[in-house]
Amino acid sequence: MQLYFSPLACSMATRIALYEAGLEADYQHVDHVSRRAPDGTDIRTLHPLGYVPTLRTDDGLVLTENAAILQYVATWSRSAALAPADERGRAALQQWLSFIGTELHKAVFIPLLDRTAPDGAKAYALANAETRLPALARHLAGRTYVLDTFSIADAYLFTVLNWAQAAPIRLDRYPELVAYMSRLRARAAVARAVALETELFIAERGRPTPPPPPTRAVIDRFNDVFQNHEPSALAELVADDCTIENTDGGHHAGKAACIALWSAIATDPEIAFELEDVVVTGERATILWRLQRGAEATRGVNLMTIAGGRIASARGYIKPA
Ligand SMILES: N[C@@H](CCC(=O)N[C@@H](CS)C(=O)NCC(=O)O)C(=O)O
Repeated sequence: MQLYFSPLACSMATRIALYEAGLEADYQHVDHVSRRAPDGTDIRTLHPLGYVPTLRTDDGLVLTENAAILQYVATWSRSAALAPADERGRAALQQWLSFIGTELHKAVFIPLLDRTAPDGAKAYALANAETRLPALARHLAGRTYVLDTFSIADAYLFTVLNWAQAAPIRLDRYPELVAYMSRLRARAAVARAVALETELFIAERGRPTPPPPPTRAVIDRFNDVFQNHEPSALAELVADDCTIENTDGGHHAGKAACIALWSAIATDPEIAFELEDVVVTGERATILWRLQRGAEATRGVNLMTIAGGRIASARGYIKPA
């Protein structure tokens, strides 16, 4: 059988499953531009959307969709069972394959990784992550795998979560997910698939560079600096040519000057910030804040512009009491 794949794409789940299953396959690397494989196949003639994974079996069946292909591989596994045989277990497997495919793969990661997805789609995906990832982390707490033993759901979940490296998703906020990924990486089949596909990915596209984070993520991290009194993230958030202009006539130019001003405010233990509203439109954001210093309260607005995932300028206005 032939597996049409792209390095580090969702088709890596099928490679992991095939390795785990002890099944041989002819791996056909689909070129990301021409959409052709070395055997001459244009993937668009096999898959209606020209996607990977696509599997062609020895008796000519062409299968698409991760969930279907993975279950096909599990059915023919020569080694350990990769899918439960009993009805309840099978239903749980379907549940998790659907969750991974719809709630994580398509609703979170694809909009974040697709360079043509508009900012709004990225913000929507990030908001989805805020509910999907905690739900997944709760499920994995105290468990080794998605089901009771390793299954094709793990091959798929590992592959999708592995994209967090290239997306503005911080898995480190979920210790259960970090532990799960290290457990999976320690499996021989997973380590072998990742090593091979990383090499192929770099040969095809160069070292992966994460896309700039969306405006919303930058602004959320910026606000966290003040709310948590923790300025270390500013180094990553502020552009080299950042400028700050304040109502009091203060003008600060350059990364060091901006970080110095914001760090001083963030680390002042007397100051407590509250957010009244945050509005993000494209690469601009409006932050409405309230600042309490002892008995004195001030309200204000910050108008922020973001470029390439970093804060390029900020204007601060104090609201009259
Ligand atoms: N619903 C499909 C989605 C497959 C899919 O999204 N494949 C991506 C890689 S992860 C792809 O081939 N993208 C190629 C493209 O967008 O041109 C499945 O579960 O198999």
